[in-house]
Amino acid sequence: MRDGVKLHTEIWRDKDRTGPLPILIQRTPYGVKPENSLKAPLLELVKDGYIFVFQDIRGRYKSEGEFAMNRPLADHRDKKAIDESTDTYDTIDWLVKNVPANNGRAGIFGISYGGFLTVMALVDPHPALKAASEQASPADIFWNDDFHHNGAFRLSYGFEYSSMMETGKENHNFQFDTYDTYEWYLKLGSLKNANKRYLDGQRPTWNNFVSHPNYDAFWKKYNVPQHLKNITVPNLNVAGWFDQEDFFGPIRIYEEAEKTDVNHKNFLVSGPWNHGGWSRGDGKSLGKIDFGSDTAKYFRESVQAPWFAYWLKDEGKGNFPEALTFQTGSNEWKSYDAWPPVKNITKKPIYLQASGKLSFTSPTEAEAYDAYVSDPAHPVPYRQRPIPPTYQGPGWTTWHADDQRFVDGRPDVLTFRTDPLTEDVSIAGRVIADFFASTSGTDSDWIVKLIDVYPGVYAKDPPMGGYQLMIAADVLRGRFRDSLEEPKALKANQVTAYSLDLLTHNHRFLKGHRIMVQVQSTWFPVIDRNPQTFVPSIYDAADSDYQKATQKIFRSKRYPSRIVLPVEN
Ligand code: PG9
Repeated sequence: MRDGVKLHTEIWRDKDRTGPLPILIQRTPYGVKPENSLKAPLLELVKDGYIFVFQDIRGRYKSEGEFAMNRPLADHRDKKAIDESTDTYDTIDWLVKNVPANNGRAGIFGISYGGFLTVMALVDPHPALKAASEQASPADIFWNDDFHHNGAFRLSYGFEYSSMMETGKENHNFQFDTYDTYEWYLKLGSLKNANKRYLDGQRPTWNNFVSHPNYDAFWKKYNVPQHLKNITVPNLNVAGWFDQEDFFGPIRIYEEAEKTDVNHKNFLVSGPWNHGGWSRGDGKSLGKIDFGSDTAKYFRESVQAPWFAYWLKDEGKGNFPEALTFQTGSNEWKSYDAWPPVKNITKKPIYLQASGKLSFTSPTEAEAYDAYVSDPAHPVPYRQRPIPPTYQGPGWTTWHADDQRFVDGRPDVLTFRTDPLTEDVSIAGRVIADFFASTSGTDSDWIVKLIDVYPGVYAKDPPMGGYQLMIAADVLRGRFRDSLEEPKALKANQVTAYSLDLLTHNHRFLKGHRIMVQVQSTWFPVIDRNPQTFVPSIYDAADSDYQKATQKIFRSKRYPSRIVLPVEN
């Protein structure tokens, strides 16, 4: 690298292909494992013929230098500055000059952290970089993705991931003294106890969470798409509807880059996948949900391989759709000329009603609400207990497709459902929850889920009868309702209007199914507990700040809580 640091890089090529080949690069903080990568995830590309390059990033595994989590972009006017963009530039420069029989073109792609590294390569790119595919990159780690959702802290992920990455140069899982981490995090109590009892101030990323509770200048440096103006390298953004880590990221990156995409280099694919699910297996199902075809294989063979073949080898026609999405429910691939689509879409609100009903007509009652008590001492689990450590047990990779009946009927979860649909309802685009709520506390979380309920009797697959499949879900932390920069207390017992962006989706609710909405105030331990008492920083809250609160969700003529659906005409 330009500062003399050496990065461990492995270069692999098929001995029998002697002609010039393009270079495909994957960079990673998780330790290169070429033998594994070249088998399953890259098999389709191996068949096509590339020079494969695998590199440990700065400070990780066998590379020299210092690791910095999601290293923000340096000022490139300083020719000595280094970051992931310059490291990729220097790598490509070395490769095209030194690797025999390369065709002078390079591509880069990667998933999640590797996706982030791919986006960084698009900023001031090396002239030989001719194609990229950012896959599940985080876009903004305060706003959404791995570590926060709308400013609410992703406790279990933030704690375990920063421990894994910052205990040594290689991955190191935190050792819990109990299998059910729900219990462990509850016993942890106030977040202050994490450093006091376990981390001793030794994990830089944890310390950043604690010292920057709001969206300040520090976190803004980590916003990825702000650097993507008029991209010159073709980039295929890839997202999974059921991604448990970075669903917001790739779509946000696509949407932001699209604003200045005068060169038409920015594309999107989204399928029925969990985090990285497109890179392994056949993608025919996720958990109990069957998608009717090999969606991951289709992506690798018919989307990703032609993408790189076109840009790096001049093969194929290159008529890639602007946005290719897999519509769950109907289980069909769809192409759109914009994402979210605008043509043939009607925004239709579906309203919360009395007696747990949900309907497309607005409520008429003068005073109407449903109430529940949210108790931080008994938070709603985000998935069925026991909840093993994130990366050390089953469940993490499929929880977005879990049956939500495990919480339906809890006294602190409100459920609203339509009658069985008399015709299909297809949605494509952004889903927004516009709702009215009050709390007896001075801060509060609101979690809203949009669910597809299978018919009670489901002849096709009887055990799936009544299954509650989450199509969209997210959390809004009350203190950030107007601004992520400047948190504000809520006024106790005052009705407040909230708008929660449930992000973009493509799903068909089939005739005979019901649409369901669930509302709750805890989602533990993936989201830390809101003390429900306003404190300047939740990371400094005392155990005594965590208080029960009575929550009211309104559904009246004056306060019509609703989910706005982008319905396809
Ligand atoms: N979701 C992981 C991650 C990416 C970037 C930052 C932090 C975490 C990953 O799978 O790489």
